[in-house]
Amino acid sequence: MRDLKSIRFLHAADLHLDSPYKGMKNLPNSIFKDIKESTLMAFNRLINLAIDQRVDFVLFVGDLFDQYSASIKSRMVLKHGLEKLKEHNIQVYISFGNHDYRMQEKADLSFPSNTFVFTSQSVSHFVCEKHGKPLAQISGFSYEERDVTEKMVGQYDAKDNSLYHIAMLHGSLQSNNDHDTYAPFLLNDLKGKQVDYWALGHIHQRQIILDRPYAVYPGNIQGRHIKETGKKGCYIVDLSPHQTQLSFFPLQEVMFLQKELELEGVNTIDDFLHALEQYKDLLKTEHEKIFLRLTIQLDETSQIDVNVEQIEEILNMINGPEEEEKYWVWIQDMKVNEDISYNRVELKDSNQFAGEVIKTIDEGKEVEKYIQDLLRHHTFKKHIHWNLDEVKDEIKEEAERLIIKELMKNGDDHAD
Ligand SMILES: [Mn+2]
Repeated sequence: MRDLKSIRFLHAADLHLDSPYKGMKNLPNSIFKDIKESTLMAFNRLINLAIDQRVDFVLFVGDLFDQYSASIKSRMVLKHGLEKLKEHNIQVYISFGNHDYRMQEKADLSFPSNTFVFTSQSVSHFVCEKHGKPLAQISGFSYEERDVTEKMVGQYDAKDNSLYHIAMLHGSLQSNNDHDTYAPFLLNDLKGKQVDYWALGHIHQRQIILDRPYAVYPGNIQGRHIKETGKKGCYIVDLSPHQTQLSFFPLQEVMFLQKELELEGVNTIDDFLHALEQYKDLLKTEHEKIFLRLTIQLDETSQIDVNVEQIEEILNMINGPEEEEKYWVWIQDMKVNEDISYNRVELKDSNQFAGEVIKTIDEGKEVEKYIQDLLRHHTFKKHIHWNLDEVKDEIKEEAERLIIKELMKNGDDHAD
């Protein structure tokens, strides 16, 4: 029987503090500046939260930095935050992940004495004390190379059963094909270990994948692009011998959102603008910065059609005043009446031409090949700063949608 005091800790992962947000450089300065600083603002909020909530310690499970430059500013903000925690006797445990592997050497980081860093790629542990008494074993490892593809779970062993055992693991479920699979594990692997809480990292979407014991991805603390939507933050965990309690706290500075809007009886551009303004007002609050992708569907009673040039003009007009605002709603892109739905699997199997198109798209893996001339063009290079890895899938999806839409409009089997 364990006779332990309860502990409270903060679990965060994938901070990517130095995210460059390269793909957004063509936004107006004020908006871009807010986005570029968002990860650091969210981090400062996290530090204050840890202090307000009087946690015993904080866990950062991998990808503290986005890339190996680890900008000077992000390092300073991190150090300042850690020192603030030290003033409040809060300990910090850090492991590095696939983005910031070997960061300790690369960025020549020095941390205050409250901060413990896992440096080895083999699992090791620290014992965390409270009021001079050992309370928890915290196990973890850091990536020494970018690809850790071996299974790591087997190495997590409880050294002393009278202590809580908290395991930090940056990796993914073996079955997860959406992400690069690092340090893969099965749910059963996690269940089979003497661990009270699996503090996971790597997947940016918040999720609890197991509740006995808890295995939790807190997600990142700030979205990094339009696909990382909604609230982002961390968990405060209360662990006692008999129960585990989790509370999520949002920390994001800028919220990415994708919304669908249906409009009725829109007969003029004036109506359209009015409806859009109204919708924006609805989203606007006193304390949020919202970066939005909007899909608008006009019903049959609407008499207008809004073309691409008009959309651009409308967005310029609607977004313009936001540059001056402290809290803003920025509509990054807007699609009108482009909602075509088709059963992709069925269509692919059919003998229609559209099926051939989908097959070809699925087989052609390298988008780069088709856009390399564009990427090399000096005007393009000057204005567009894509991170190709981030936009690749989107380009493919968009291309497919446009082609299928045209085909459906013209009637697929119509021969002329
Ligand atoms: Mn990450």
